[in-house]
Amino acid sequence: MAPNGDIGTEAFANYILAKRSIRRITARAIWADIDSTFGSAPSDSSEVWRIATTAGGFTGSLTAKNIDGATPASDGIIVAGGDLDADITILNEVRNRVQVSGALPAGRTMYVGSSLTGSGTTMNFGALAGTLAFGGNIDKPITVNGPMTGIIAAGGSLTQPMTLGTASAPGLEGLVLLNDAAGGGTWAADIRVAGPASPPLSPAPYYSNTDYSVGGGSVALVPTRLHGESCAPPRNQTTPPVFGSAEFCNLGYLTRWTCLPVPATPAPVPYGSADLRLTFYGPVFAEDPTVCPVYVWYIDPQGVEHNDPETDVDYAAFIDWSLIPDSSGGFARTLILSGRDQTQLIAGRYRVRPRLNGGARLLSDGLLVTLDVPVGENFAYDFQLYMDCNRNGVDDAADIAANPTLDADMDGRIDCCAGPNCLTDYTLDGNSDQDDVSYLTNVISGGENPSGLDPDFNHDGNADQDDIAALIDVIGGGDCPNL
Ligand SMILES: [Ca+2]
Ligand SMILES: [Ca+2]
Ligand SMILES: [Ca+2]
Ligand SMILES: [Ca+2]
Repeated sequence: MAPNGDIGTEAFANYILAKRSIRRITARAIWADIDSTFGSAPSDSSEVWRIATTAGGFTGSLTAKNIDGATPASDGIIVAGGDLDADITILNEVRNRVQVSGALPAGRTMYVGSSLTGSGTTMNFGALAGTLAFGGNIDKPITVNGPMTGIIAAGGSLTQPMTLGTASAPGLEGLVLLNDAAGGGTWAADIRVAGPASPPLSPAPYYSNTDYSVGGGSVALVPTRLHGESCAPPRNQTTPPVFGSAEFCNLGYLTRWTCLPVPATPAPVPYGSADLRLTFYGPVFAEDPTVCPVYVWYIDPQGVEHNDPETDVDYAAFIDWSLIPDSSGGFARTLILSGRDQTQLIAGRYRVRPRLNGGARLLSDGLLVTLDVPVGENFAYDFQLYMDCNRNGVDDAADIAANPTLDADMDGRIDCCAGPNCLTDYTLDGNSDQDDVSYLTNVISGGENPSGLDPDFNHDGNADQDDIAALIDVIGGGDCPNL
């Protein structure tokens, strides 16, 4: 079928239906729903040889068992001068090239049940904002000569190179998902994000190129992992990022300024609120939307991680969390953690770990199959808090060093922060610290209370999670609860 003009119009799309194969359709532009499997069980002969436009787009849909023309130089899906504004379902293989001068627009999907085969077969788009998915491998080269803001997914492996973007503009704004059927697929060919001369992402699959440097998007091999370089702050287990407890818990600069005179040195540095942004290579979601999908464990001064879910305190219970969707497909790749202003956290080092077991796991999202796949590693992301009970953005130890009168009783805490006395030393060892939080947590969950202190720390008549939060807050530098 080769009319001189268009097939269909924007207002009137045609149906072109065949029980077996459709050989060649070429027109200036096409508005049509084309189906070569109509009314029949798709056999290998339900194939399409060529769908081509010469000066416009193809708008509509196409369904076939295979794209399989006899003339590799000219058969395939060729859209010259427009977009492939169509939903394409190829049940088995594409055996000829796909050449689209424009885009696969957002909201459109091209699905290939198996993969690409055939001598010289390639896929080439001007831009890609929709979804291009393969049930199997990606076995032929794919090029997007502009921004790739959509999704390219392979149920299996990437075995041939993928080239996105241009030399002047990195093109990986969306997601490339490999092994997206959660089998044994691998990332076995180069992915370049700034045209054919750019260096490939490396080392695959857990490359160090940041999201920012590739265009904002990501390549993920399922099961996905934490992308340490793209976290904010970047992951650094040797020298973890440091925040003031008031800053991290969003308590606000100088809200307790009446507590002490302005020190000349060190000069206070105004601060905003701080959070941690843990970014993953691929999309993730919380299995139970009501439970934080990570743990936050305390690391003691000896470096021991207190991480027993039965007996240790999971500080995630006192931290706010959310997963933020990114631009492609509404999937989330970033988990935000920040302190909660009711619970000023205790100074010290903390470690974020994923929940990999139980019913509140951190799972991979965007899979081509329905499976629960937790993230692929028990990653660690550490951060450190210093005590800033007077909320001036300066470590209280530095405040005291600059002005020793702030700590007349020399217990290491600025005196005016302590407020009315309340008994925080549940272990009766002379210090108020995480051990006391662990002790109270154990008592409230039914454990022994040899020290005999009242577990109803906030004196509201119940011994519960609120008492643990209040104890953390006081040890962290907050006020004692009203007595
Ligand atoms: Ca301070
Ligand atoms: Ca003191
Ligand atoms: Ca104690
Ligand atoms: Ca209570």
